[in-house]
This record gives sequence, C-alpha cells and structure tokens, in this order.
Amino acid sequence: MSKIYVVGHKNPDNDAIMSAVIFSQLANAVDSDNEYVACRQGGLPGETRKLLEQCGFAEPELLTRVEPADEKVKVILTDHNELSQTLDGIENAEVVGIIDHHRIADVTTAQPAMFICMPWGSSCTVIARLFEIEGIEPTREQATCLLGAMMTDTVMLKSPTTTDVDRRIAKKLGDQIGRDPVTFGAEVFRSRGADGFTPAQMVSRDIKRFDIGGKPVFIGQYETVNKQPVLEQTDEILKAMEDYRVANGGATLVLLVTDIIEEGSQVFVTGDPAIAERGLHITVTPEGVWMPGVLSRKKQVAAPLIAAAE
Ligand SMILES: [Mn+2]
Repeated sequence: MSKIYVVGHKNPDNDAIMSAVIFSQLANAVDSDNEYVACRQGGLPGETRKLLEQCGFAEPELLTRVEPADEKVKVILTDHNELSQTLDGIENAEVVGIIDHHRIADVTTAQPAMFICMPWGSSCTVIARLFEIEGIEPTREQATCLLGAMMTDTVMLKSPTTTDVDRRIAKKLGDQIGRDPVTFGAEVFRSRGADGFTPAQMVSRDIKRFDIGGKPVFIGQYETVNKQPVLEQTDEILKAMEDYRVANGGATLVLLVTDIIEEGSQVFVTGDPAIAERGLHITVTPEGVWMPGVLSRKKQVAAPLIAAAE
C-alpha cells in the first residue's frame, strides 16, 4: 500500500482544497491498494473552513515542499499543472496524477500518469463527473463541498468559464442537497467573511504566479459582493501590491478586485505595466481600470496576457 498525497495549488482557493479533499475520498473508495491523503499548500479560505466544519471533514494536512528521498513521495495535483503553483521540490516527487481545468502547462512526469483535464468551470466539476463515471453517488456532505467549490470557481455560474456540464452537474448536486445552486453559492460567498481583509490579504489570499514572456507575472483576484469599501483603500492596496511584487521578485503584479454582483473587475497593476496594457487593451492608471464582465482570471486575464507575449 503506498501513500499518495493529493494537493491543490499554492494560495489555495475553495476549489483547490475541495478538489483534494473530495478526490481523496473518491479514490479511497475505489482503490483499496493505496491510501490517498488530502493536503493543502496554505491556509484555508473562510468559506472552505465553514463548509468542511459543517460537513464534518478534517482540515487537509499542510504540505508545501517535497524533500529528496530514496523512494520518491507520490503526489496527485489538483486544480493546477503549472510549476510556479505547485509544491517546492516537486522534482523530488513522483507525480502520479493531475486533475485540473486549466491550460496544460509545464508540470512533467517521468512515468505514465493519470491526467484528467477538462475545460470546465471548476476542478470539482471534473470530480463530480468522476463520481458519475464510477457509478458512485456522492454523499450529501460530498455533494455540498463539490457544489460549494463549483459555485465559487464559476462565480455562481456567471463566469465565462461556465459550461453546460457545470450547469447540469450544479443542478443535479443542488437537487440532491435540496438547494438552489445560485442561492447556495451566494451563501458560500457571504460566509467568506466578506471585506474583513487587510489590503495585504486582499493582494495575497488568491494570487497565482505565471511565467509570461520569460518574466514572472503575478495575477491576484479579490472577489467581493461590494467593491466600494475596497476601492476606498486604493492607496493602501497599491502599496501592498508593490510590497508583494518586490518581495516575490515579480516583474508585474495585476490585481482584479472582482465585484460579483456588478459582474466586473477593477484592474490594478504595479511594476511594468506593458504586458498588462498589451494583453488587456487598457491604459493603466493608479485608480484602476473598471472592466465590465471580467470575472475569470484564467480566461479573461491570464490567457490574453500569455497570448500577447507570444
Ligand atoms: Mn479551480
């Protein structure tokens, strides 16, 4: 029996944690030859902590780096396949699987591996589909966590990353737990402890590093149900962005303050603005640029930045 650690990306969001927790449970149910252990690379988002508590699921173990060993540690990565978002020392691990919904990036494996990546709204959608394929009905608690992560990752099915598969599975899970998915999703968003964050936390709580045009670019996203009180702290936010960028060696830092009710993002940039200006067709200003309809970091910000650098 080998232990296989299942872990989402750095600066975990709800989907990164829930995909590791629920996939481990599914894998333990179908594969008795191995033991799957859910892990996390950082602190739990507020809504994730509440959902896990409510469902009686343990907090995943903290795992941030892999040390060299005679027998390599086995890992499955969820919700990412970018080297810049994965475990430190990943070269010391054997990546036996990836479950994701992002672009295919730069994590490589030495051996054949399970690689399940679908262009859907969340990694938890992919996992809910795996339950269907395995012919296993998720428990009420599993359905609650899967649906919660689907709703935060798709901004209650409003993000352009949302597909018909997400809508179908969200309805099915919602029916199972007796909740309307969007109403339930709004509750999950509110349970995050909205707007109790410092500017430094707004910048760093959900930030991803990308290597774009050979340069390290950080893209953070802070989702809120009311952007106004956040924007009143613009000066402090810009300072926190610049502190984070310098401390982490970024060339550019882009922060989206996403208003999920108004359905758009105020975009702030520190460091070299050229890549953001080219990719997003904006002129960067200190007060930020309102981009209506921009809800998805992946599809509406990271992808055009990467495309503009090619
Ligand atoms: Mn995700």
